Amino acid sequence: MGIFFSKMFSSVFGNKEARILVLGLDNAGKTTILYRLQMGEVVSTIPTIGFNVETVQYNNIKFQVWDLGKPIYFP
Ligand SMILES: Nc1nc2c(ncn2[C@@H]2O[C@H](COP(=O)(O)OP(=O)(O)O)[C@@H](O)[C@H]2O)c(=O)[nH]1
Ligand SMILES: [Mg+2]
Repeated sequence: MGIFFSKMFSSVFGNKEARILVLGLDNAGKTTILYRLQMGEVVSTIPTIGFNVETVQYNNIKFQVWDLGKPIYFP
């Protein structure tokens, strides 16, 4: 009974996870948005080589955000 109710409670109110892929042209502001969401302030960025992965918590949802930049092997 306890397990049943705790499972039911966590499936309704518990933490959820989602993975988000951020795509856009170079210099569009993807990395700026990612760090604004994560830190609550605008930080200056450098062009992304490879990718950034950050976790952003919003209410009971944990977003894992993948911010793609230039592939590291591109000239
Ligand atoms: N004017 C303006 N500049 C922005 C905005 N968002 C980002 N930038 C600037 O655009 C440049 C590229 O941003 P960045 O987040 O690195 O772009 P990314 O290549 O998409 O990751 C940086 O110099 C930012 O400061 C915006 O909303 N307005
Ligand atoms: Mg970037």
